[in-house]
Amino acid sequence: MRLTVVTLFPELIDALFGCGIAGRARDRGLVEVACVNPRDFTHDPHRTVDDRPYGGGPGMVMKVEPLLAAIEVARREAPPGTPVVMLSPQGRRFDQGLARGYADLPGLILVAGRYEGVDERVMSAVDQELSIGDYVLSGGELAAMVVMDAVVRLLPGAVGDAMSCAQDSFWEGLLDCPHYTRPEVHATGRVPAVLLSGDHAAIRRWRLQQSLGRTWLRRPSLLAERVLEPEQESLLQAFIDNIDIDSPDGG
Ligand code: 9D3
Repeated sequence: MRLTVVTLFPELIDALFGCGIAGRARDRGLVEVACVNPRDFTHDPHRTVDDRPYGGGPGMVMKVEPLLAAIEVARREAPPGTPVVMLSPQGRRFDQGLARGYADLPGLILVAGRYEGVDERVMSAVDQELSIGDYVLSGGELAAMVVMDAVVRLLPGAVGDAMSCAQDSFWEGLLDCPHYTRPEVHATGRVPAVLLSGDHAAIRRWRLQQSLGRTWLRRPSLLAERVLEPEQESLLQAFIDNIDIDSPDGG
């Protein structure tokens, strides 16, 4: 897959692919990353990429010409069928379903804005707008990095066996269960006995129950969109029935 980021700060993008799963995916050739800098498409001595807003007001607006020229080059160098996605607070909220869709594409062009916004005419070259949530960032780069991280780890071969196994099982769409490693006993508590039992069926049931219970407590809307199997239904009911007995978290 070819990822192209249109950005004034390509160093930020380099950081993502310099380490971790994204870095390894690039090393393995699963993903190809390129940046196109709108500043390279200016023609004045100051290499101006922003200007004052028509109509007045605070802040600066990204100029249309350098940004459109950069997007055009990005398009030219991208595989056919590559969409141009603008990161913007006005966009559709990014989620795992969108990440899966992008992971199936031959390429993705992500446009990151800076300043108070971009000249609206840039939108003529944009296919979709994406937000990563309702908080204010200083620019689109971190949002683009979030999207790329979520997409790259879905590419076949990007993560280890154990993780990909967890990805496609029925746990998907639920919050994670609690995890423990050594020591067995610590001042803050001990490892739940079931995890030491060696009874793999019981461990699986406990983990599924914890995932269902935590999702019910913390993110009930995730369960509302979901039909539970009979086993899941009864595990969750038992969790709910035991909430006051266990910790506030049900754990
Ligand atoms: C405080 C400035 N805002 C108020 C009038 C407008 C504004 C302009 C530019 C708010 C944020 C930004 C920069 N943000 C992004 O480019 C961005 C973003 C975000 O801020 N939050 C969540 N997702 C995204 S995607 C791109």
